Amino acid sequence: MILTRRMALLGAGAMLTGCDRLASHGSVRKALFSAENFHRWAQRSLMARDALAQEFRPDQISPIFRANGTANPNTPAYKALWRNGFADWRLAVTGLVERPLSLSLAQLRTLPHREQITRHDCVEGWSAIGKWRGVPLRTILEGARLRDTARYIVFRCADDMGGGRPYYESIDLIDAFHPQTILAFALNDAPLTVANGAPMRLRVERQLGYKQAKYLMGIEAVATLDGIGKGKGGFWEDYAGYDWYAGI
Ligand SMILES: Nc1nc2c(c(=O)[nH]1)N[C@H]1C(S)=C(S)[C@@H](COP(=O)(O)O)O[C@H]1N2
Ligand SMILES: [Mo]
Repeated sequence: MILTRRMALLGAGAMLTGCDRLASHGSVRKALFSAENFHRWAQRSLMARDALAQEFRPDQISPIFRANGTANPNTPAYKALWRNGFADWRLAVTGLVERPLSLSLAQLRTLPHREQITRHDCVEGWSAIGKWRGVPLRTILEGARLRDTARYIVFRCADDMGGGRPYYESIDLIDAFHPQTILAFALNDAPLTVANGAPMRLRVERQLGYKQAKYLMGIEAVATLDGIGKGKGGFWEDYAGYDWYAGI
């Protein structure tokens, strides 16, 4: 199919009428209309970005949710947090927000939760279905009061991938405000294990495995991804050429 820019614009208009609630959020609207290139425009317009990822039944949960990538950050700082049951861990919410936050696990657990049974797809060719429980990212961003200039949310992780390069990831505001985008602290009704990202990880269910940042230390609202890592929006995007938008 040959796409014209005009068709893409029409598609985006149709999508907006279908998700007024999302689009009425000023920052989300601005993000929609500030796409940097036509390719992203077309992808945004033709896929309903607010559609939900498939959810599964409890009997479909995988017996084992294998770990991939870092299975333990093993840094002195992380080990100290782990030894103390993560009582001293804080999630820093910084960047383009009116009210920077520093949230303990106990505080995060008192916020409204969402549970979802979803399938995780890794580019390395395996999948697993798991039940996640966590706080909608939307709740945290609304609490921190995102500034209108914010375009992306960056996730800073505790693990060093070598040479002082920490794992990190980023998503746009459409995914940040998606109802299934949560900061998860439990997998299959148990606190997250170290292998699966304790004490908290991102679940952004419309995207591939490498976007699901584990070992969260901070989230940061930014206007641009330039100057973060090598500027491609994530560790694997920077060093292996993975797509920043890993939609499934
Ligand atoms: N901090 C951090 N997050 C990460 C990774 C990692 O190495 N470090 N690996 C990613 C990849 S490639 C996948 S497939 C999933 C694996 O999550 P799991 O270990 O819970 O299966 O985490 C993603 N998030
Ligand atoms: Mo992966």
